[in-house]
Amino acid sequence: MFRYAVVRRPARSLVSGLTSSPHLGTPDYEKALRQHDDYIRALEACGLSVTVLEALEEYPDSCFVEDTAFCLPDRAVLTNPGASSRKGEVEDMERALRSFYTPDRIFRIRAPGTLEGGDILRAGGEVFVGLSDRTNQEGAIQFLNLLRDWGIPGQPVPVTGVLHLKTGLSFLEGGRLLVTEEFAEYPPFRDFEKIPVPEAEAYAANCLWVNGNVLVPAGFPGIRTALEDLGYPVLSVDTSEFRKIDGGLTCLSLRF
Ligand code: CIR
Repeated sequence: MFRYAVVRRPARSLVSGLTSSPHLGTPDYEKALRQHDDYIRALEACGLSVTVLEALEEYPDSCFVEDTAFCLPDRAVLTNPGASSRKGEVEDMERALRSFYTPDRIFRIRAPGTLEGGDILRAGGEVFVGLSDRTNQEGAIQFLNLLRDWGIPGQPVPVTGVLHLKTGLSFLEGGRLLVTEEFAEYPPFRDFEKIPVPEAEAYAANCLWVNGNVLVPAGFPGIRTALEDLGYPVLSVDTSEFRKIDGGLTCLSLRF
């Protein structure tokens, strides 16, 4: 169960966020703010106490806080984003996390290692780390070594064709994975029950399980119905403006 979430207000500079999908258009800042409000309300409805950090105009992608840290109830790891325009976000996140952790409980991924939180999938007691364009081997090894010291099993998995590991799959408590075709046959995930995500709804592979509920992006009825049929209470949240710059539900918060 999670108790806390940390989010950051979208900056006006959001319109210049990194994107692989320019054909979706430029995010509408005012609409993004409203969607962000709804997202916060959905997290609160799941019982989380939400800390809302101020926007950082110098970092267009800084509302995607998930990429800057990995948080457990008693310790955190600050990442080193692979995207050079995002590296500076980490310093500000460190200041914010000091409200939750003592300095000796905050760890760091160091260059030449790179790691982004979108590549970290917690699945039950295990952690999978995507090796992507943003997370390199050295970053994954540093992170996996920390996990090993803490007695948490973890392993790297290759990621191709999508931004982050969690772009293509989500873990739902109870041993289930929501997976796109790309990840469905991956041997590391053989022991999980898979809920397939059709190509047409691939964006909804990034859902967010929070304390028994599942946040689902609005506009993906197939996934919504599949989850409801499995008995999950579903909260639909519109993320259309974040999608335009490759963001989804998990990226918008840290949960612990
Ligand atoms: C980026 O390219 O870094 C942002 N535009 C999107 C980050 C999405 N983060 C995530 O999936 N964890």
